[in-house]
Amino acid sequence: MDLDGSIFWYFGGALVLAALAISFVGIKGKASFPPSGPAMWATTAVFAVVVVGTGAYAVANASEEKEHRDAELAEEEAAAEEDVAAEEVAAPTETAPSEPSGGQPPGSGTPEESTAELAVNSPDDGSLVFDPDGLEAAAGTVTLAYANPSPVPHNIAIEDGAGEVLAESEDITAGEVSIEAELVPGAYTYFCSIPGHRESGMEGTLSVGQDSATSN
Ligand SMILES: [Cu+2]
Repeated sequence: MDLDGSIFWYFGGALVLAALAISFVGIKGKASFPPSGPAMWATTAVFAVVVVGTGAYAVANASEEKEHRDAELAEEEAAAEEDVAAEEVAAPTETAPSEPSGGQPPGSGTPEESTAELAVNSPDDGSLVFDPDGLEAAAGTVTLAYANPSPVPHNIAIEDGAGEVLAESEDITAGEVSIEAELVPGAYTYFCSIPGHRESGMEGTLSVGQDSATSN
C-alpha cells in the first residue's frame, strides 16, 4: 500500500521533471525544436513509459481502494445485521415484562364490571322445563349457556321486568346455544319463546344483584 503509493508519486514527479526538462531545452533556443531524429524518439519513448507506468499504478491503486471500500461496506452490513439480530433477541425479553403489567388493568381497573356464565338445561325426555328455574347473577355481562339434549325444539330468551326481550336464541334440538345481555340490577325472566312452552312452565327467574358479593 505505502510502496504502491510512493511509486505512484515517483512516476508523477518524474513526469513533471521530464516536462520541465523538455521546456528548458526548448527555451534555450536550440536551432531546431522539437529535436529531430533519435533524440525526439528517445524523448517520446521516455514520456510514453512514464505516462503508461503512472496510469497503470493509478488504475491499480483505484481498484485496490475499491476493494477496501467493498470490504468496509461488507463489514458495516455485517455489523448492521448483528444489530438487528441483537434487537430481535432482545425484543422478547422487553415485551415479556409488559405482559403482566398489561394484564393487570382489566382485572383491577374495572372491579365493578362482572361477567357471568350461567348454565341452563332442559331434560332429554323433551319435557317443557328449565333446570334450574331460578338464577342469580351480578350486574354486568350475563351469559346463559343453554343445553337442550332432547329432540324437541326449544330456545332461551331474557326479558326484563317490563316484558322487553333483551336477548333470544334460535331454536335448537340436541344441542347447545348461548345468549348474552348487559344487565343492571333487577328482576328478569328467562323463557322459551316457542308457542305454548312458556305457558306450560318453561321459564325461570333471573335476579341480578348489585355486585358479585350479593349474588353469592
Ligand atoms: Cu321450548
